[in-house]
Amino acid sequence: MFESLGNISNYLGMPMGSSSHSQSIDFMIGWVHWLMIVLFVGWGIYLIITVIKFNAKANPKANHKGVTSHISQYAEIGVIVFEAFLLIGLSIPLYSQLKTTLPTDDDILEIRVVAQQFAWNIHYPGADGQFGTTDIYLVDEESNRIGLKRDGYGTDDIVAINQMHLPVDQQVLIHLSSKDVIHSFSLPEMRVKQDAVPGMTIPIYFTPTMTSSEFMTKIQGTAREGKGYEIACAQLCGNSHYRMKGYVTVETDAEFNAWLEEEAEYLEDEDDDDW
Ligand SMILES: [Cu+2]
Repeated sequence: MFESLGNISNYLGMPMGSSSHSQSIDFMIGWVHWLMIVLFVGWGIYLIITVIKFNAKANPKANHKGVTSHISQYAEIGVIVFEAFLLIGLSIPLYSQLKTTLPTDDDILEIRVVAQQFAWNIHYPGADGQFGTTDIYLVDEESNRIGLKRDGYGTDDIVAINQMHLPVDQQVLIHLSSKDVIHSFSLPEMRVKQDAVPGMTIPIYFTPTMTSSEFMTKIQGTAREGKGYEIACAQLCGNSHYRMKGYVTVETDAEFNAWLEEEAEYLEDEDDDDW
């Protein structure tokens, strides 16, 4: 009963959930909607009663006593209890699970995402598993958008523009930052949304649970048909904000590793690259 009441979000036109925490978010949104439905209907009924009961014809003389019943007080207490349930029962535990308990898992996949007007730079640490250092003076909008130092740990790093690959069922930790203004990294299906703030590196973590191909099959016949997972910028960030769009490919472990190898080979082929 409790479960099915919370699942009202299935009928709210939300994008398909495809991360391990998406159901909890939807569940909370479902319960918020129940409160809103109750308030909407309750206030509507109250308004109609007021208009009928207190019209001028029925009340030629002002009544200075006012309402004597306690119904409104009980209703108010009911709303407070419901709101406390939403906040203490659902929101705070979920927030602490998603935002304050950083994962310590050893084989977590770490990625840096550097937002800029108007693209997403996706930085993988490469085979050594360590990110190279970056330097603002190395930034070149043509050849090195994140100012990566191509020595030491940075030799094998992979930097992609607007293309993020993720292995399915593996926890991902993204270090999100911005080069210029505030952007917002949004993966609607994963129920992930986080502002990218210049001067800050903000961690986000989640586990995608559905591969892109499975997703594509499931959205057949819907308005989204033919379009895979996308990264949207959810913060108006300039005149080309609308085209700040990235693509996410969630795939099997083997496919993901093959992609990494392909990118690594491509990097080696780039003869004496000067970045
Ligand atoms: Cu943006």
